[in-house]
Amino acid sequence: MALTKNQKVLDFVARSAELTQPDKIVWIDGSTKQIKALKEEAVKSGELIKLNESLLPDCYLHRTKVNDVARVEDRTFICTKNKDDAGPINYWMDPREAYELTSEIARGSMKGRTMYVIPYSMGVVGSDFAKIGIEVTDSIYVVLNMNIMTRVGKNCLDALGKDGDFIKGLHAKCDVDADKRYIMHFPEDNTIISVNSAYGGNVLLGKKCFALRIASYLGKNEGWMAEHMLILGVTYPDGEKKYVAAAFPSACGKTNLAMLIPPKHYLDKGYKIECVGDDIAWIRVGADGRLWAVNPENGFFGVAPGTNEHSNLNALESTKRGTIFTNVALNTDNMTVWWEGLSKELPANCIDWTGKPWNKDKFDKKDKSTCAAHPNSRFTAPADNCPCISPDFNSKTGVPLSAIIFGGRRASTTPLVYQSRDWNHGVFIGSAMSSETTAAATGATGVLRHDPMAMKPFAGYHMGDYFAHWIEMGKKVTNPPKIFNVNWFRQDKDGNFVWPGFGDNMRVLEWILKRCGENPVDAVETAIGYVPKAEDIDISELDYSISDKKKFDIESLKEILAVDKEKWAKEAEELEGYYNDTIKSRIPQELWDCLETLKNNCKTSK
Ligand code: SAT
Ligand code: MN
Repeated sequence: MALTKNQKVLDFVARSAELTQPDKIVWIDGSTKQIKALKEEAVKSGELIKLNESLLPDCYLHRTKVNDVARVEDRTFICTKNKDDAGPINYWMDPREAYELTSEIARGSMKGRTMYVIPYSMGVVGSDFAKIGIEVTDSIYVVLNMNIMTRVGKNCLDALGKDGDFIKGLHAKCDVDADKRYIMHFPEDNTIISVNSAYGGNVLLGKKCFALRIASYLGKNEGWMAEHMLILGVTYPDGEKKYVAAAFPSACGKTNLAMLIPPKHYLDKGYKIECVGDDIAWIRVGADGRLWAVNPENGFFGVAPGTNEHSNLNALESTKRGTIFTNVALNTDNMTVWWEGLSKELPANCIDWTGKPWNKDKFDKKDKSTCAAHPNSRFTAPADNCPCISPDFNSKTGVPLSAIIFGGRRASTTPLVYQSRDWNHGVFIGSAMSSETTAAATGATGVLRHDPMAMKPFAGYHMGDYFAHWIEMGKKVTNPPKIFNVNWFRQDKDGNFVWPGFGDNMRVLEWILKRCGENPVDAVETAIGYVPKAEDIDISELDYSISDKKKFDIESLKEILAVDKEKWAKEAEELEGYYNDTIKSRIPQELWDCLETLKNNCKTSK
């Protein structure tokens, strides 16, 4: 039975049903009883595998088709009337053509199936930040994941009232045919259509599709920002709290940084990190002239491989109940899950992510095809499972940002940390981000590509306009956060990571926040911005071996703080090429000016 009198919702559901012709329509009210029944149904049909109830209560494993394991950027389209509005780095399709194409594919595809109507909110229902979406889908997996990742229920419909607008999302699994897979966004119509996939980012429409692509477009028009950023809070020994948002490309450690456990001597002094969000931030200017951020999601869709009690205990703890695992391995000895990096010992009896018995004797960690879990296997875990979830997680006003951090995977050139000279220069640094590709999207991994603000796959409009929006926002914030860039991934000449990363990133965070206070710690002005003096980064009680031969010491730190002007001159030249040949137009003058300054700085001796 329909849960609303909102005619726009009723029309959308009716039109979707007319197109896809399901046997049955079920409205999701988010009640425990309904969700429990759906889990049982999915276990019966084999869509979910129930895991060990005493070790992993209320946890399930799901396997996708092997052709459907990551976001598909080349099949993700921004469908604006004017091609130029989608910009040069989004795939574009004419909206009429896109509606026709996906309607043909989805037509009749739910025959014999059930269509679920999911009313959900991104953000706390009733807050100024929150926006409501309705996703219709023929996948129970999607319903159950959306129920973890977003705030689902009748209260979302009530918040819409009789006449409220919402983001329309239609997901039809169809035959999960990779050749007919399309993830279409119609920012001018507040609409998303996804066909022929059943994997995370392609089908949980509240996440990248709505909370980033559509929301970034809404943000530009309404004067706020939707960013691919984690949000964390640092509590100081005296109780003071400061908040930071950080943008990294997918699978570059956002979840790890967001849930960081500081080194022991910080904990002993009383420092604490709390997680507000691990992937997406919606940011508005507050009445106090600062930027305030919320996490619009309600759960974590984290990368499983590499997660263990040392790398991210908080994430691991978050997956101990009420979690859906996707494409990890099944340990058949005790019906729990396993993935590469979870433990040093390999489980004796495992079914791999494709559903076949795993041969641990053939396992070679460098050869992904021998892995038990897919490199992009995921856990969907409720945020309130997280031991370090921030008490501000459900705050309606969000948290005020002291710093914004950009970062990527860079083997060389980019120092461990540096600070921009001002807001516009910070925007420039974000626009210049590049990172090695990861398994989060289909295609080759480890290839260096431009990924401005980690938004390359997620900005729902022209990247030049997106940069201009950042510049405009800077004019509205009278008390802006300081902007930094970090790189945890610098390698020595033998390819070893020089910086320990993980919990030790606290040492860099501390420096960053010391630069944001009333009496900022000193720094060295370089061609690219402010770099720390090595002695200002706390490396006490740091016991890390870069390799068998070398332990981390202050010299290692100096090495990764160094700015090589020759390399940066090349970087600037390359960036100029990217601006000119790829983005081409609509780049604000402020960024050209910063590029010019960088080029000049690399020529002079400072
Ligand atoms: O697959 S998702 O887009 O949801 C996750 C990611 O790539 O960051
Ligand atoms: Mn992400």
